[in-house]
Amino acid sequence: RQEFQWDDPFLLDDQLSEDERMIRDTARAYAQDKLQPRVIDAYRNETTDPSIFREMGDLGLLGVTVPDTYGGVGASYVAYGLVAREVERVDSGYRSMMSVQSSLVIYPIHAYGSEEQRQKYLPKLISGEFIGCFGLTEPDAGSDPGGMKTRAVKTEGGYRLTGSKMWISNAPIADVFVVWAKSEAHGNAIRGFVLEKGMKGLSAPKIGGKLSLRASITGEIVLDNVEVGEDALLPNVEGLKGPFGCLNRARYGISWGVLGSAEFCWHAARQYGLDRKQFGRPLAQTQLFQKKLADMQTEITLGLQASLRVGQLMDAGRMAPEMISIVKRNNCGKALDIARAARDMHGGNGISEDYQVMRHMVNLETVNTYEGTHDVHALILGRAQTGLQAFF
Ligand code: TGC
Ligand code: FAD
Repeated sequence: RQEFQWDDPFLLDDQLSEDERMIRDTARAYAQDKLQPRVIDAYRNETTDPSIFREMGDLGLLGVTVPDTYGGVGASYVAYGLVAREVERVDSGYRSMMSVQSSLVIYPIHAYGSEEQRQKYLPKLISGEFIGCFGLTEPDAGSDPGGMKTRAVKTEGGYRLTGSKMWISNAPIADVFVVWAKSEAHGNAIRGFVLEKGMKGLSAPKIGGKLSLRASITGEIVLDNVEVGEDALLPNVEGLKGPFGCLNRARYGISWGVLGSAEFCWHAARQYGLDRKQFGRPLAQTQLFQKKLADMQTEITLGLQASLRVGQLMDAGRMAPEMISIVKRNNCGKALDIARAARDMHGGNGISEDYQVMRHMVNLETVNTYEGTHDVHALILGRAQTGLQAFF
């Protein structure tokens, strides 16, 4: 009889390559040794440590899929997902910092940028010397980014940008801003621009008072007649498929990441149930407790297999965005259910920062919302199977 491994029921490990296991182990050691000890304070005090980017960069954890020409390690999308899972096992905010940098800043500059832009920005973003952010969402354009108001107007030497972006991860500490705007000179098509900290008219005030994702700084981007040269335009993409191409990668990473968070909650609930006695026996010896653990184990195991499959299809060049909607939506929703159940299974202790399950639970509220809400992904999948779009 094959021995059953309760914490890896389908032997995910066996399905990874040697390189993928190595990158996963590097990410796990970093996350547990360097991130875990500072997360409770960072969350409580709502502080983001910018040196985390440098630390991740030093270990090759940023832009892992980018070839080594620009400083990346040219790893697989499966490896990228494994990094997200390990980082989010500690905190969704730390994974957020990493995935914005990798999928939403490094990716578009690599995929849509000129050779000069690649040379100028990628090595410093991959090493973590530069911090990046991605401005798509606006105060009045969230689920419907096509409704954005930010404008780029042609000037003699380039473009003038006006508008504002809302809820932008990393923005207040960013050096590099990938900003999406409707460009008059391109028939009002959405185009990407790479802006730099310190440009006249560009500011990124912090959004305070977040009750979720408190270890990851979030801000606005205010564009008050920011003048940029022609070289700020990302030349190789036009239309919403530009930002969506980036979101595909980030959403895929999130599908792995949230399961790291869910695994933390599951393991914590199991241990708590083994340690805590009520009515003269461990909580883990009750039927209800065991059913909840079985549900957690099942959903996480199925979710990981699904993300692995989508990652392998991405690596094989056979990804359709709807596949990513399935895993982003399912894994976020399931992770949130698991975190809520784990919080409950910890009783009163479940609300304490020391037990950490409530922090994961509250973080997952954001992750279920950003990068396309749970319901928006349902509509993407509904459209794909009926041919009828129900957004408006
Ligand atoms: P639609 O008509 O569907 O498409 C417009 C054009 O885009 C193309 N396209 C895609 N291309 C690549 N990948 C995808 N996933 C794509 N989806 C669409 C499409 O083919 C079309 O191209 P073309 O050439 O024909 O023009 O556009 P729509 O306006 O109807 O879109 C509707 C909807 C709901 C699907 C879309 O707007 C959507 O996904 N909304 C959610 C918005 C969102 O996800 N925002 C995320 C902001 S960034 C963020 O949250 C970062 S948090 C990160 C962190 O901290 O970790
Ligand atoms: P809305 O679009 O107003 O949605 C509100 C509710 O209405 C949701 O439940 C939604 O599902 C529902 N809804 C919307 N449309 C429909 C419809 N057609 N049918 C049925 N229901 C619908 N954005 C960036 O660009 N870059 C970032 O780095 C970034 N980081 C973020 C970090 C944090 C902490 C947060 C909270 C958000 C971040 N976002 C970022 C923004 C995020 O992507 C948006 O919040 C998200 O896309 C939802 O948009 P919205 O908040 O405007 O909600």
